[in-house]
Amino acid sequence: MEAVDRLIHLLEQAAARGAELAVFPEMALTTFFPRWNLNDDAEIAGYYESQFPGPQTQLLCDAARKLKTGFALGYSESVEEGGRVRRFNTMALVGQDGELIGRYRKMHIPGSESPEEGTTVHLERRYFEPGNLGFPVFAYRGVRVGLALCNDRRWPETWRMLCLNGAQVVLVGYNTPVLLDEAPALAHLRMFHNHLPMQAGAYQNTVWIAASAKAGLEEGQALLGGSCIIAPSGEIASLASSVGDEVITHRADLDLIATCQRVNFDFARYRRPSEYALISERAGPLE
Ligand code: ING
Repeated sequence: MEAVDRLIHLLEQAAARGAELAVFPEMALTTFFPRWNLNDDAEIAGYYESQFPGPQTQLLCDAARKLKTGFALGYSESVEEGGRVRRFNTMALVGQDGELIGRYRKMHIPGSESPEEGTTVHLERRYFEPGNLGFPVFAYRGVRVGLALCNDRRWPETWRMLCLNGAQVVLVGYNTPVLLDEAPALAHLRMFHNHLPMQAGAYQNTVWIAASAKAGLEEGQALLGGSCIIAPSGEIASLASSVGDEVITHRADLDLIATCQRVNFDFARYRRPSEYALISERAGPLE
């Protein structure tokens, strides 16, 4: 599979630069097919992985073991659960030993089930159910790692829940079209709206973020790119500079998490979760 060859080559470059953990985009094994109004069930089924690792992704896991560099990989998952086939937009986390550590299923599935007048076709809700695994955090060599996919990154809940679940590092994969027919007034803000919620998410939740985008033309559609590594200070520590296959790396100082917590976000000391709900109740309903 050409995609797997490209991913292995990228993983080798990352490992050569000393990376101990890598992240690939959302739906990294296939095209971002929700841009198409597909009705042929056999064609649709061809985009999903029914096992992970499968015959192709095992090659990537083997490379991880050889290079001692784990990775997170976005793919379309089809799984039999509760006596029926369910489809999720999934990200797997694989360890330095090439073994699956765990998976995350995208919680916020954007778009619609069928094309809507005046909007860019984005049919993720036809092809995927919302995730049913919450916001899990996994141990990767003693570091607590959370996962998120594309639209998730725009929602404060994603970052807050991952933070409250103990994440120190969050790996994100995304596919974001440059052009949106429904909102020409926001067109010049596409990259800003990509980085804004991730920088805020990193800062407010004192996590490191590594976010990996598809970029450039895919089946005629321009994808945004803008892959980045963001510090818990909210600062972009590394930023992709092209729309081609590109590796960016950064040695994440995990002590910066505690520093940022000390400066402002000492949750145990200052946060008042038990009071927040009561305050809005006292205020009463808005008429
Ligand atoms: N992509 C898009 C994103 O949030 C999208 C979806 C874009 C929905 C713009 C609505 C408007 O970047 C994915 N893959 O979630």
